[in-house]
Amino acid sequence: MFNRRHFLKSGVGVATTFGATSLLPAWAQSASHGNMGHMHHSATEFDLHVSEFPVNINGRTGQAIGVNGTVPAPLIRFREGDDITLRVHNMLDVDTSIHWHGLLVPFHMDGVPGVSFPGIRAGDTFTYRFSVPQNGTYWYHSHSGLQEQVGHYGPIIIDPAGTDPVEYDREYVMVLSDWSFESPERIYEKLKTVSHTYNFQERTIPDFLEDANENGLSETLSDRAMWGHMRMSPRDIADVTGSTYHFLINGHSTADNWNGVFNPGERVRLRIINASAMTIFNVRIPGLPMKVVQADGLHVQPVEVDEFQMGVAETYDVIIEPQDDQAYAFVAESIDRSGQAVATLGPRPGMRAQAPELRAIPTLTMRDMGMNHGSMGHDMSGMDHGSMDHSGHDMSGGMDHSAHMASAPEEAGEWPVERPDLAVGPGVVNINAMPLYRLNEPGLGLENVPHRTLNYEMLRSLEPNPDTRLPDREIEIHLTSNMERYMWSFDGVRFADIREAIQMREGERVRVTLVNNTMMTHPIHLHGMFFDLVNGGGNHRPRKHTVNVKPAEKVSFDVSADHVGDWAFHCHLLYHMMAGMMQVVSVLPDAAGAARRDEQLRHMQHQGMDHSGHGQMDHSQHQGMDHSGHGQMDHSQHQGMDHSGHQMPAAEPEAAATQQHNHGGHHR
Ligand SMILES: [Cu+2]
Repeated sequence: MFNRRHFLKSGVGVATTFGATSLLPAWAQSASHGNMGHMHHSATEFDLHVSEFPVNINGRTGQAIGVNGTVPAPLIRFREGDDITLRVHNMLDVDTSIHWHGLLVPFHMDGVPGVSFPGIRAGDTFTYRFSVPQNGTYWYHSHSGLQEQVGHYGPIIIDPAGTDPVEYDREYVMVLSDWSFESPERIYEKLKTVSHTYNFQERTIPDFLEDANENGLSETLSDRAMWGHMRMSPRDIADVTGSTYHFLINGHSTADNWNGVFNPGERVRLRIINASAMTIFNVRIPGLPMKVVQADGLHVQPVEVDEFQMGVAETYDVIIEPQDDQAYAFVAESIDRSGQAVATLGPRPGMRAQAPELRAIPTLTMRDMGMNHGSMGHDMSGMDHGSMDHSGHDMSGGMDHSAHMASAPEEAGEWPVERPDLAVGPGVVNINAMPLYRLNEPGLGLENVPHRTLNYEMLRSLEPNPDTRLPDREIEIHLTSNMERYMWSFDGVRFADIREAIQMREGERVRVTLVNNTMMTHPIHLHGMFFDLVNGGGNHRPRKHTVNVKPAEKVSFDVSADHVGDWAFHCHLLYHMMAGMMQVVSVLPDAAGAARRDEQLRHMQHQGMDHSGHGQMDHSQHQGMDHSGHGQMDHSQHQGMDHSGHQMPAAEPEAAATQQHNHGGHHR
């Protein structure tokens, strides 16, 4: 599919003469360039050439690092369970890598230099081989340096082995990203040396001239007038903003107008991927409801909304059913409202929808600063550190299991939910004594919009959760920072200073609680394993690979340590990760633990027991019954998600040996 000839044709440096769209892969083209939303080409072997090449973004030429000469990279599409071979050829003069975001691959195929493999040296080829027991929308990107910022990202679609529970007539991949004509090294240097780099209000005449040169005079003037009027620092919400970024949909700026077609009455599936380096987006299609059917690649019970906030690295699949013969604007607006990317969905190729005005910059509140001492509703959860009492928000799902949850851990006496070892210091400006439960909130700036918004509490997995055991123990991890010095970390320790990985034993069920001590929203990503958000969803909790943690928020997820290996765990804001907001989760092989887990799950299945919250029966064993109410549900793929299916070759001595070896990599 992606052969060498294709690479040579597009990588020879004549990019600028073709204009904006000719260097895009077919899936990213507009309808006016032939993309009609039918792209079923799937394969099992892929050749991916990583190189540096010019791209045309928003009418200007910049230098990209990417795959097969295009930004975004080619679509990798294959079928669940197939054996996949991906040869990655490094044509750069520096190291590169590819991480398959959200895919349950063996850990040495996970593509994180220094954690799961050494990286791919200049001139080398690395062959990734795996087969995964999952389907859905995912993506891939470099995990080396700052390459992800300059174009090294692309979409992945895994088609279900059985029938797809989502029915649709057409599909489009919508890759959201942020592009700057400044080099990412320069951006990072500026963030580290000047605290308010991308804040317009504090910028100077030379800065202004530079912006005008880069972005055009009128755009610069209107942005400045707007932000001056608001009298607030966008830096407080996003630290790299529209002052340097061009926001893109499938490589197109608003001016380049990516457009897709539909026939009125059709069901159109949009596979939306936030492949940004730093930008959390609000996504909406004014006048058209979106039915969310998938989150982070896994099916959810359809829920209709008008807008949702999307962390970096999250994916959402939505179904839209436009009935009218008109063009609709697909809007991806940055969380700080410093810019947006607008595409068009219309009945004919080449249409351009009216782009909405940018909305007013949202204001951080006392709540976001962790200074809410009120006792309204869900705030209670933060006040009870000792007992791990989530009753406050589990009520919504039905039967309360708080007594069960609160007592068991205390008896066990191993619930370190306080962190006396954590202290304010150079890298930790603030420790939040009163973190808030915010899973029922849509995200910063969407609190008061006049339409339906999504929040994490509304997500219910379509499939019953494969593991509903109570957690064996809890780990509390704090998101910490000193924003002025651009220091970002977990528990106040930068990744470079980490002495010990977060350890789990195979077969364990671990509750991870994240406490955000910063005023920013962080999309936190765990490699190698899905985690079940503790959102009151009983045995239908959403299973995710990335969770957006709001300012001052405390959020918990349960993870079944069933995938042996070393897994990166980090904030997916690129410069936060670079600054040190990263750790490694090591799942150590434990045959006895795995056997114990299997026994427990067998027992629970036999008893029809579900410890996850509702006391209701686990419907997973009743093949004919589908209590979620969707005729579309496909039980065949449930087989594919079976636990045993994605066991690492854990028992294999080779894997264990490699893991030992890799442990040295991050212990400094
Ligand atoms: Cu972060």
